[in-house]
Amino acid sequence: MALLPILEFPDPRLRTVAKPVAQVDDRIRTLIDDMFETMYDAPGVGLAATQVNIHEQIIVIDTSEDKNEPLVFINPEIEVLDEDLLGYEEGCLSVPGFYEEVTRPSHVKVNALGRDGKPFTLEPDGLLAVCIQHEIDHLKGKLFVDYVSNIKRQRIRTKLEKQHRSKA
Ligand code: QAP
Ligand code: CO
Repeated sequence: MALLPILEFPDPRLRTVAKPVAQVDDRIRTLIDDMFETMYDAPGVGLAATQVNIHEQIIVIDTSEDKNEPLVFINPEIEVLDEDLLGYEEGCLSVPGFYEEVTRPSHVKVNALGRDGKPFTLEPDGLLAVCIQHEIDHLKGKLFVDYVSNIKRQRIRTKLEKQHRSKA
């Protein structure tokens, strides 16, 4: 097992569009295990492969209280089920220290492959529905800060760039 370095906004590599996984093999399963270790260590509730600079369609999520309900989504496809929207104060391991309200569809259906390579379907709601949409955005090169005002996003960018400079 290994902790993977997490890319931080505004790193341009976070804008890369991920490719589908052709075969769920041991290389992919090792990556998934390392992604869970990295997410639990942070700690976070969701992590997309994009955030660890791997541009393949893989997401790990655990929104459970006791951190014992790991979910894996490979090549996820999402469908919006109705017009209902849900506002949620989102954060991101790639935007540390910043939280903003984002509004998204509240009822979605997700088709994906699991860690075993087998297809499954889920109809999440609440935090899980928000989290899956946030993570699928990462696979498309999109970040939650893209939904906030230009002025807020620019402030976040400047503060994180300053932190990155003082760490370098
Ligand atoms: C995405 O985000 C998410 O700023 C997952 O300093 C978040 O796990 C979806 C984290 C909320 C829906 C709602 C953020 C950790 C973790 C930080 C995360 C931080 C340390 C974020
Ligand atoms: Co994120």
